[in-house]
Amino acid sequence: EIAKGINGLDKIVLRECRSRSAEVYLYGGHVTSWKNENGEELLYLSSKAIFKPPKPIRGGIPLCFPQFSNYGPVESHGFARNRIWELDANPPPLPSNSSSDAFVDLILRPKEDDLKMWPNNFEFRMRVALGSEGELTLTSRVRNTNSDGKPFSFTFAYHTYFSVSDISEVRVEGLETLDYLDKLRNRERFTEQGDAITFESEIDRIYLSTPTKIAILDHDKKRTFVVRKEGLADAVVWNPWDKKSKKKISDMGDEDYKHMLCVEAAAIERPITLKPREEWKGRLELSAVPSSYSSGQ
Ligand code: TA6
Repeated sequence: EIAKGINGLDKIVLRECRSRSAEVYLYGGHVTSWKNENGEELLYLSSKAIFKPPKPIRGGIPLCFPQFSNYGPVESHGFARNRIWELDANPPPLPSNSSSDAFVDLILRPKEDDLKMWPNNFEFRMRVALGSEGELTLTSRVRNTNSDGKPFSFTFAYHTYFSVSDISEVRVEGLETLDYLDKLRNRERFTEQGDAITFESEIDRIYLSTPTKIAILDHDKKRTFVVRKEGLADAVVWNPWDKKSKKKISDMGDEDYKHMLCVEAAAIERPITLKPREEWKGRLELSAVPSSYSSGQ
């Protein structure tokens, strides 16, 4: 089941019929690949990605936990994305997956160093499933296993990097008229005015209380990504554009910003709080459909 990936890191390859596949690294519990029936890659993964702990992998689906960004005491975007996860030998039954799905169950528990930074015991279980229609589902369950009766709070994001053919021809639908926090302007709160979101410069926004469905229309590819989410109120939209990627992001090619877009199902504005033994579930389902079939859905 486990194969060797880049730099000898362990990865799990999920295969569905007709060339569909997905790859998950134990390092970070990180999905690095999701391919459709034509073998086309649907996620952006930087060709300069460094597959070497503790540097998180640039692209795919990094998990931001227990903290999104640098708003708190933990390292930026938390530590789940640069820890080695394990296969979960006792996964909870998840009835939503049909028996035809290919899936893997992973688990992360804190180590001593993690507890120094964030003094909370937890079990983070994640199932990655590739469905019979090619949809990719990530179901996360975080449980508070503190024995001292202490609750804890965390923020979270599935920091998904979609592959797009030309960012200037991409539209995001489903976030119109919503409030957002603009990370480029001190996290000030604004209200989205326009129709769909289009891209002509750097963007880094946290849209608040978003609908459960968001669509990313890739005009050139005639493809629509449909993002469905549960338990995740917010949605981050990020593209670093040319200057930031050149100057600040050394593990990304200079022109790569044209071919990627992050749309991240997240829980940021209102952190999730769990009492001991309580569990939170956050689900992300991604599908990629030809644009002609997606209008009006
Ligand atoms: O989700 C958007 C964001 O928080 C941006 O502000 C940007 O810095 C990005 O994530 C990438 O962060 P990273 O730590 O992976 O370089």
